[in-house]
Amino acid sequence: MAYENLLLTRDGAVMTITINRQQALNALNPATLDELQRCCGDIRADSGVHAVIITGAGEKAFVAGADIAAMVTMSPLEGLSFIRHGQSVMLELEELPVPVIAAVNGFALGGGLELALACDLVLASQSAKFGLPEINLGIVPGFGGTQRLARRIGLAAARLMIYSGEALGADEALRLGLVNRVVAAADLLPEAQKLAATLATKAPVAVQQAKTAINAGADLDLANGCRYEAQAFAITFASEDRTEGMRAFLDKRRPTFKGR
Ligand code: CO8
Repeated sequence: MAYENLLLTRDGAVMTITINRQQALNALNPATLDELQRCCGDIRADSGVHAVIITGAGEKAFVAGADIAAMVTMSPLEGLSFIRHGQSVMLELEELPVPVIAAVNGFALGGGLELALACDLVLASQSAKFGLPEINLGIVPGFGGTQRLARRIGLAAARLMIYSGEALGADEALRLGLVNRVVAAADLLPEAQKLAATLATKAPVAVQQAKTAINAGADLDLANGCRYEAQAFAITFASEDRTEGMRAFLDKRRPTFKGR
């Protein structure tokens, strides 16, 4: 089925998802969340996709939040169902078996920042702005922001952003560890594509296991995290790619990974 609010492009093993609702600064309405969820299912089912980039259409916004026009008339129960929907989409994205890079090309506010927080890596253009302005609408972040932001940048910085609703520029976001790298606007997509293409050459089973171990470990104590890591390691050790990677090193050649 075609997508109305997403543009998908494929370059080898890299899938780029562009959220395309420029008239609303790419705000996430229920239909866009549905499409993102369907897209996650499609990526999961396609073993040829080894890295994903998410960005926003146009020069102004990555995603300016959940769609306020769609939310304004919601009843409390409809609001709760919208939140659950958004949270499940963020979780699905976070749990994709491949690395996901947010290429933040402008405003990443509210649900837009929460979307970026569900990605593995964040590249930002110099003009990007990051914020959770929900407090100014009389609500709190609902797509995981109160949880993921504190885990990413610490409680003190997360409290300030959430209570004040103030947005940060790209350099401040970099300093806080919210962003991995800041680049000129014109370089954002090329840099994201270059990084995604590099990650896509790595052994897929190892990347997937590294991702699940890091994500699981964020919520575990150190001893249990290390136990989880041992399981992840055992899975990679049982893969054909492990034999290929080690053989290739000893043979002084590039490995050819097959994702098995
Ligand atoms: N939802 C819907 N429409 C939006 C949104 C949005 N989040 N953001 C911008 N738009 C629309 C504007 O209404 C405007 O439409 P129109 O041209 O028809 O008037 C168009 O996009 C352009 O926006 P502006 O004219 O406002 O552009 P500016 O350059 O003046 O300002 C800003 C850009 C600063 C980004 C400004 O648009 C803004 O503040 N947007 C809202 C940001 C925001 O508050 N985001 C958080 C939303 S709440 C949220 O994400 C909670 C998530 C989970 C909760 C679920 C609860 C049920």
